[in-house]
Order: sequence, then C-alpha cells, then structure tokens
Amino acid sequence: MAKLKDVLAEKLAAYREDVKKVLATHADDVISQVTVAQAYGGMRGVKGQICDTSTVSPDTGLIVRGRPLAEITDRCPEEMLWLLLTGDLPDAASLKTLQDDLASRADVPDYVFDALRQLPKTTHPMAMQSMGLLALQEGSKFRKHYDEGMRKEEYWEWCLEDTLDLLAKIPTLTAGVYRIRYKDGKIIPRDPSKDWSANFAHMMGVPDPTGNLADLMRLYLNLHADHESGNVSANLCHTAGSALSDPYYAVSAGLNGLAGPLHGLANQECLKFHLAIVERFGGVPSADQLKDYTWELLNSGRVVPGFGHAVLRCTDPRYTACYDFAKKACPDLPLFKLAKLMLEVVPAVLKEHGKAKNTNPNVDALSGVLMYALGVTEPPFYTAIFGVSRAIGICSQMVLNRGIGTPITRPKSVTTEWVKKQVGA
Ligand code: NMX
Ligand code: MLT
Repeated sequence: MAKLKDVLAEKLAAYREDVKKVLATHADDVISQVTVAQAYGGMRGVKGQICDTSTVSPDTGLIVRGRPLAEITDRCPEEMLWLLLTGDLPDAASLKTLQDDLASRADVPDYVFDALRQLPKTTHPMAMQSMGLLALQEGSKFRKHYDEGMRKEEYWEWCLEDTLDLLAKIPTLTAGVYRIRYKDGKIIPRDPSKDWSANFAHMMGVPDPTGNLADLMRLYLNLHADHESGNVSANLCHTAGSALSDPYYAVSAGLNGLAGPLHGLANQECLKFHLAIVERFGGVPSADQLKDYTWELLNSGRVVPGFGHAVLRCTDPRYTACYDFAKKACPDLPLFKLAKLMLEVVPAVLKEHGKAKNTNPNVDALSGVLMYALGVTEPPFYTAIFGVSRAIGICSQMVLNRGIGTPITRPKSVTTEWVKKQVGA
C-alpha cells in the first residue's frame, strides 16, 4: 500500500532530472515553427507547451501515460488521477487509501451554498460551479504557505494538498449547484459507503430507476478528465497556475473556458439539438429530414455541436466508449436512435459543407444523451459534470508543473504591422 504523495515525491525527483538533462543538451533544438496562418489561427498545431499527463493522437485519440483510452475506460476517476500524476495505476490498497483521503476532505462549508443561493435562479450552473470554487479559495493551503514564504521546492506539495481538497469537494459543490438550481435547494449528505462518482450521483438526488447512473458517472468522470494541455480549459488553468495562482483560482479559470459552446458547453448544445429535432419531427426523423435540418443549422451560420475537433482526425474514442455504454444501457431509446442516425447523416453533410477538417463525432455528441436517458434531464448542467471530471486532469498537470518548476507562461505576441514587415507583405 502506497500513499500518493510519497509515490509522487519519488517520481518527481526522476522527472525533474529527466527534464534537466533534456534541457542541458538540447535547449536550443527546434521542435516546431509558426506560420502566419497559425499565429492568426488559434496556434493550431504549434508545439509550444509540455504536457506529460496525456497526449492526443490525431489518428487514435487520447493516450494517457502511454495507455490508449480504450485500455482504461473501465477504471474509476480516482485511478485516473493516480495514473495522470504518477504514470502508473494504483494497486487496490493504494486506491482505497486515496479514496478514504478524498472522502475525509469532501465537506463543503455552508457559506458556499448560502452564497450560491443568493444568485438569480437563472444563473448558469457553470457560473455557479466556478463561483463556488472561488468561494472555496479562502481555504487554499498553497496560498497560505506562499504567504508564509514557502520555498519553491515545496510548491508541488501544497499544490497537491489543494488538489486533493478541491477534487474531494468539487462533486459535493457541483451536486449542491444542481440541488440549488434545479431542485429544492436542500443539500444531500454524502454516503460514506459510496465512491467519488457514486457519491456525486447520490448527492444530486436524481431518481435512478435503471440503477445505471453510478456506472455512467464513473465512466463519464473518467473519460473527460484529461485531453493533453492545449485545449481551452487546460490551457487557461495552466496559464493562471503559472502565475502561481492557487488551484482554486486556476481551475475556476479553466472552468470559465470549459463553459464556452465550442468547448465543454457543446454537450449542452448537442442535447438541445437532439431535443429540438425530436420536437420538430415528433420523434426520430428520416435520414432526409435530418439532412435538411442539419443544412438549416449550417446555413444559419451555426456549427453542428458534437462534431469536429481541433486535433482529432478520427472518431473520438471517448465517443466510442459512450456509444458502447448506450448500446447496453439504453439501446431502444429514441434519442440514442437519433444519435445513431446523426452518425450516418452529419459527417456526410459536413463533408459536403467543406469546412470542418474533422467530420467525426467528438465526446459531446453522445454524453448528453446518456445523461438524459439516465435521469439528468437538465442540459445546462452537463458541462458542470464535465467540469468535475476536467478538474482531475488540469490539477494533475498543475502539480507536475509545480514539481518541475515550470515558469510563468508568457508567449510573445506580434502586431499585424510586424507580420507584414517580416513577410514583406
Ligand atoms: N459544424 C460546422 N462547422 C464546423 C464544425 C462543425 N461541427 N467543425 C468545424 N467547423 C468549421 C469551423 O467553424 C471553421 O469554419 P470557418 O473557417 O468559417 O471559421 C472550419 O470548419 C474549420 O474548422 P476546423 O479547423 O475543422 O476546426 P477548429 O479546430 O477551428 O475547431 C471545433 C474545432 C471543435 C471548435 C469545431 O469543430 C466545432 O466548432 N465543433 C462543434 C462544437 C463542438 O462539438 N465542440 C466540442 C469539442 C470537444 N470538446 O469537448 O471540447
Ligand atoms: C477536450 O476534451 O478538451 C476537448 O476534446 C477539446 C480539445 O481537446 O481541444
């Protein structure tokens, strides 16, 4: 049986040495170049940041510490956390120690929920989740020790402490957001017999007639944890964290980016898209009707949510994992039938449209359908569930960055005038 902090201390020592050696001999080697199109185009494809928790292969999707996602979809999010941080999966006893540690930190003070109760009833759950984390910032141990003058070598330890506190509390906080925003506002206490994911489902207080909700949560919270560090939520968290903002500030920054419709909010948009189609056609439409509807959406200048990706050029393996779950949990659900029809129709339409570089579905194309099928029927809440999971990955990245002393992020920007002179335009 091992403790996460002890394993990490050992791993970090080796990691630091590794990075030091690469830098000592190859600091000036070129690994990427930037074209004018990339500078204007969201830095797509520019290799300008290190992330050792996971990588996204355009052809096969997410690879976590060398393991393709398909190999680890049946693991729980706590195992994912251990894997992201240390590079290995925990043994059963070590996992239990981590789960007990998280359980002991899971309480959220009443003042946080009281503050959230003051917000207008129409406040988006993502804003509530992000504000809830900021309300918890008062308890940051990183901040406290920084104020007391901690040494640089200790940064990762207090970042890890905050990470464990934050990850323990974010399901409690987010379930509270659900209760306040959509139910009677009463907070449901944790059940000590349940794990991190099952407790989240339990604290939301959703009726669970099929008994599949805890399994879905475990899968969902595992799948969405990490997607290397160039995505918007990870990048924002990384940048805020690089200024030594503590994990509460940094994760809140990441969540604010996750809340965008081109990123995490796509799961809400996608379910809304499904529901609008069912309403328009009184059920699952024909392929031709769906084709026309998709063109209508595109012609109105909008994107088809749940399709395309900035890096992937294949079907997102996270989508495949959701698909396999849906096949077992709700094969006859009309919304799942519609999702399958979309798989036949939308990529062909997007190809004909001729813009999207990837016409395959991403994770957001199906995750909402699953949540809806199993009783979470409020699409605006879906991105907050994504946020609970994403906190695992972006916190892990932050701990490793504090461990190797990654400096403040500060790329150089240039003006259009400079570009014109540089290229002789
Ligand atoms: N529907 C319509 N147009 C699209 C789509 C789509 N699903 N995907 C890309 N395009 C367009 C894109 O808007 C761009 O148009 P324009 O030249 O007019 O600006 C063009 O195709 C080229 O874009 P790409 O290079 O293929 O994609 P990019 O890397 O810029 O953007 C996404 C990636 C994910 C933002 C984009 O595919 C998209 O908007 N998808 C729908 C929203 C979505 O599902 N987001 C979730 C991503 C995953 N997540 O969980 O965060
Ligand atoms: C993610 O999980 O962050 C999304 O797939 C977006 C991305 O990787 O750019």
